[in-house]
Amino acid sequence: MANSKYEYVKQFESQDKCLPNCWIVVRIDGRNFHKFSDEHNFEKPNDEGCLRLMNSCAEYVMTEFRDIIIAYGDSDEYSFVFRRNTTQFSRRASKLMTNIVSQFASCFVFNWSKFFRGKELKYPPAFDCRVVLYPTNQNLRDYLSWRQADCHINNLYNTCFWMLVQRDNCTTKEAEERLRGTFSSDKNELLFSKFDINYNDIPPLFRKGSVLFWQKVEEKIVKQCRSKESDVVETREITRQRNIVITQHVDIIGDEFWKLHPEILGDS
Ligand code: DGT
Ligand code: MG
Ligand code: MG
Repeated sequence: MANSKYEYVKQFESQDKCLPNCWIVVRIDGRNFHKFSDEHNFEKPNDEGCLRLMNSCAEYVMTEFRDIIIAYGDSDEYSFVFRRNTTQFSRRASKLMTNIVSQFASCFVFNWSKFFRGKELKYPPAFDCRVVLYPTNQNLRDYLSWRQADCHINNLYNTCFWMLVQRDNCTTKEAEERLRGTFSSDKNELLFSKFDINYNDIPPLFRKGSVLFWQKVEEKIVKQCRSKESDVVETREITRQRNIVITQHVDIIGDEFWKLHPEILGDS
């Protein structure tokens, strides 16, 4: 087809290819989830239904974009890591970003009723999204450690805060003042001495967030085969390998996880 005289406008589009060889991290975050969690009466500090809904969306995103090798999420955010040499969307940042965030958001709405039976979704939620590139494995591990450390800091603070409000009848202002300037050890001590809570007994979903990655599993399938020589139909059991997404709530700051799963950062 002949070019139209208007086609020159394409030159105005900017190139946004991600640098080669870098890890591509796509992070989504709920827009104004402070209000969203209030409007939907989320449990404080953690609403298990919402976290499980977020995890189901992340799992769906991973199965749609199979070059995502690991994802990490907590609160209203999720980070998706594309393998270093992905050619998905020719590595165009805007394509990667918009596809991931829109897929996640539509999934959130689509799956809402499965996780909140009988609770109405009051308005359509939105998520922001950014792309960040990391050139080295250490940079990527530090990025993921940063997000998990953030989950820990927020969860410890929020657990103390809501205990003071819900069980000690503090106002939110008083709880804030009580916690100002305290260290982790002070907060652990407060939970233990005042509320008889051992922080380590709080579910790992809340303390550690969620890590999603691929794992090979063997599955047995039963197949009906007709032999060439005769018309006899035989039933055979065949073993085949399949990749599935695994969800864990484990530490990814230390070395143990990475030693257990060298294929994630390895030659992928
Ligand atoms: P943003 O991201 O700048 O648009 O603003 P927010 O309000 O989304 O702020 P952000 O992302 O820094 O913090 C997440 C907010 O969502 C925070 O106020 C706590 C709330 N939130 C997330 N998950 C839960 C939950 O499971 N339960 C409750 N009660 N609140 C939650
Ligand atoms: Mg947010
Ligand atoms: Mg957030």
